[in-house]
Amino acid sequence: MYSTEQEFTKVILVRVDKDKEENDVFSELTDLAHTAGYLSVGTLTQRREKPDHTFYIGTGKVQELAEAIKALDAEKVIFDNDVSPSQLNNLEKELKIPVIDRATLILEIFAAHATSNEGKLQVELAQKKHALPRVLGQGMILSRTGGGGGGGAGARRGGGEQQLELDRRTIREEIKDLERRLEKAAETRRLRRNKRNKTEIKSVCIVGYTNAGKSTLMNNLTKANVLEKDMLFATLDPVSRKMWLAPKKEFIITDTVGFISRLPHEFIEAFKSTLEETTEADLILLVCDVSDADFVQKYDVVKGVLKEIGADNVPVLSVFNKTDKLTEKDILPLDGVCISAKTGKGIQELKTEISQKLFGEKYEW
Ligand SMILES: Nc1nc2c(ncn2[C@@H]2O[C@H](COP(=O)(O)OP(=O)(O)OP(=O)(O)O)[C@@H](O)[C@H]2O)c(=O)[nH]1
Ligand SMILES: [Mg+2]
Repeated sequence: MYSTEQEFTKVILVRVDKDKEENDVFSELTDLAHTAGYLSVGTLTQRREKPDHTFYIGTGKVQELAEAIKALDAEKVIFDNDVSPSQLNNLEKELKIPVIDRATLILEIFAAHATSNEGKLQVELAQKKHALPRVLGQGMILSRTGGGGGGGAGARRGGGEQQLELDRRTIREEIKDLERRLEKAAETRRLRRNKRNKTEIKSVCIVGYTNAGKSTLMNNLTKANVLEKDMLFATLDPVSRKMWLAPKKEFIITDTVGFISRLPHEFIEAFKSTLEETTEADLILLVCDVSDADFVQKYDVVKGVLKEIGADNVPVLSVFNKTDKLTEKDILPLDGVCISAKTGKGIQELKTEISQKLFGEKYEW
């Protein structure tokens, strides 16, 4: 699944649950960690009604974690929960290695995968917004959101109140500047869209949970050559192609950034302009991986994000992908089109459905 040539940083994954969880609770965090260049060498769970005020996990668990770090030679700890800046700080002091949470991990992946100018600006904005409430005056939290595998407990600056306010003000100014630059990019996007509206070219957006097979489908439909990879957030920059079915029957199809559960709000804010495209689409292809045991839950997450960005009134065509990984009898009757973007099964039916939904007629393509 992953390249073995890459140098992985060894990590321990930690998760606190209120109730006992049945499923493999670390599967998504393990994938996220791998994508960011980490190798999980151990996991630790705790059942707690309420997180510990100082360490999030109980002091006994902190000791257990410290021993595991030593025994497994771990270089970093990643929490699946949203741990507060001061708790992370306390943990780092105690464990003497960097401790990050899920949001920061996702930020690292985004930072590593952004390629376009706008994508990079969006990631930088998400990082700054994430960092702002976390500035503790020690330069430590900021270094944590710096992206890339290693990271670390950066040099500590003097922690005076004045310095702290200065740091915060600098970040706030940087946020404003980034927002201004992104607004410019969004304006260009809007102009392009308006031009498209005037010429009545319809637009189709491919959305779905990360790793559902959106780019594979995009490539199958358009030969766009988008990177398909068995990792999370392979696509960050939207890719569009123009499709022609018949005279005056054209549309633009766009492959977008994947969604994920518990996506921190500052990310949605930062990616607003690329997500705006989805809110104005004529049709959304909601791709899901039916071979995934959690696919129903993931489908709901995507629906939830669509609602949050204001795209819930755009017509949706559900596309159930990766049917090649299941046997015929395992595929329950679903309201949508069942396909395999990999083998091409069901693609013709999907094309017919898209044409029908966009133009009310079935064009061959
Ligand atoms: N077996 C099988 N694998 C598939 C199918 N479609 C996609 N995949 C695989 O699933 C993985 C993810 O595919 P992508 O197309 O990159 O997924 P994505 O939704 O674009 O993912 P992100 O851009 O990371 O959000 C790749 O390894 C694909 O080869 C399918 O129909 N069947
Ligand atoms: Mg993709």
